[in-house]
Amino acid sequence: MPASCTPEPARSAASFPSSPSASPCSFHTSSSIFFLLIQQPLAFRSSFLLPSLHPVSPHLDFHLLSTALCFTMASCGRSLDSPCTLALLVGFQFAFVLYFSLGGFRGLVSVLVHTTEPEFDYSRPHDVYTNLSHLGAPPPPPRNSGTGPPATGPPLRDCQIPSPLLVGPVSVHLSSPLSLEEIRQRNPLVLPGGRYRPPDCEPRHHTAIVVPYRNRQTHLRALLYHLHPFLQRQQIHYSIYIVQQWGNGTFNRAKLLNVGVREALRDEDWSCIFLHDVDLLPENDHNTYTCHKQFPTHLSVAMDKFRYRLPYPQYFGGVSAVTPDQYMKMNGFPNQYWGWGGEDDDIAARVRLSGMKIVRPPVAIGHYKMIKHKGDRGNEQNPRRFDLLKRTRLNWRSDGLNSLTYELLSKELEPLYTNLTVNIGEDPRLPPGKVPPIPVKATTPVHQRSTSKNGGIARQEKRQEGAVATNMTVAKPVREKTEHAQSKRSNQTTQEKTGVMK
Ligand code: BGN
Repeated sequence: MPASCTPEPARSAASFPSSPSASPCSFHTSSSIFFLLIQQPLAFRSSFLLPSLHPVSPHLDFHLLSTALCFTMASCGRSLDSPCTLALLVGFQFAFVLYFSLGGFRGLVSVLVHTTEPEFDYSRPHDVYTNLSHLGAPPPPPRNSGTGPPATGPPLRDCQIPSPLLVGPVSVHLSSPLSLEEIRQRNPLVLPGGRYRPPDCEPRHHTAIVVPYRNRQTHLRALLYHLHPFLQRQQIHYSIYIVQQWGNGTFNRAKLLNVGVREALRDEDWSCIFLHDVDLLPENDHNTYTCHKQFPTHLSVAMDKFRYRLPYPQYFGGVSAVTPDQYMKMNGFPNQYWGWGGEDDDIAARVRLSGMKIVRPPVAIGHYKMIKHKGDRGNEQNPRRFDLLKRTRLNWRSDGLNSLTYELLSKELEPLYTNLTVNIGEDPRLPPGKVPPIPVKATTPVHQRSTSKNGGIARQEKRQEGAVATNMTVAKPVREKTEHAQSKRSNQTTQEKTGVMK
């Protein structure tokens, strides 16, 4: 509750109405209690939305306005006990609560002004593998007659926009996903490393999907089963990078994302990088995995967990996307968030602090299902997140891409994904004695160019368990690139999403 709104207890009796039925004191107390009650949802909401106390946030405007109103009335000498003033305050507070429950300014506008949102029938979804049989083989190159240089095929036509293979809502199976080998068989055109390029047209988009990961095999299989056909129908050139945190230290999602972006860009000149939670499955293939030219995109705007709407207007968690330029502009992501929460709010703040804004697909398109799970061991709520968030404005230029340090322990081209195992260190603020021993000797084999048929992650997870049990130490970092970056990107047309974005 703003301090200025506390009714002053030490008022002289002369300043109150001298009604015998309502003594100044009792009237004052009852109105204070009422005022306090009204303030509670506000206070709760404000603390939940701490990141929104960011200077450029619209909530701050409201918060300030509310405080300012109290101040003005107090300084103008108007008693908070006047029925008229009280009514004004109550009205104002209700407007405030209404504002939030409608999802901020955007929600308010969409209620008042009828917006033309696309409509989809989610009650009759298609199978996520629909239309994949239409993905043809590349046209055969012309016969090479006689001598001369080997014939190259005719240039492919550009892929159509939107892809004719899209079906809209797709069904999501959350339980008992297939084995990695079965998923591979269902996706015969996916190449080692989880790469894909449309065989019969020139893709307009080149997207790396980066997934921070540790010990979530079942989720990973569900994601791969779902995402591969989903992306192939969108006719984009893509690759899936699983960035696996080595060891048992506290999980650090944002730092793993930094590593993933950097390693993905070593491989290829990706035009778009997706930051993707392992437990989120997209429900509509019109939600294209491509980037907006100018601004970072937040894709998971309607998650089942949040009753298919944004939990708060600045939410940037789940699935989001940046171009390499946007990523550089915001100095990447913070490295200091160890444990659950806050890092996505920090990233959202970075977007604004670096002069950009967040764009989103319509709610009707940005549907996601979250695979339910209990809290992760090693990813408990980060108690420092509130303090860290307060300092984003001060820290974003010095903590991020330019301060990133890590050891790449292995890089494996698995049939359905590229597996990056990485030592990102430990939370330096762990209480003394809790820091695990620092690795000193290289004992874990480093895998490169591996194209194993069984699940590399499963093998890795076993290896990690062993490593912990025997206090095994980490391997030397992998320094070489697995493949050379492709320079062929001159005819790339990064389609601006303005038609789709709100
Ligand atoms: C927020 C978390 C986000 C998380 C969303 C959705 C914080 C920072 C302090 C307010 N933010 O509350 O990280 O993605 O919930 O679960 O905890």
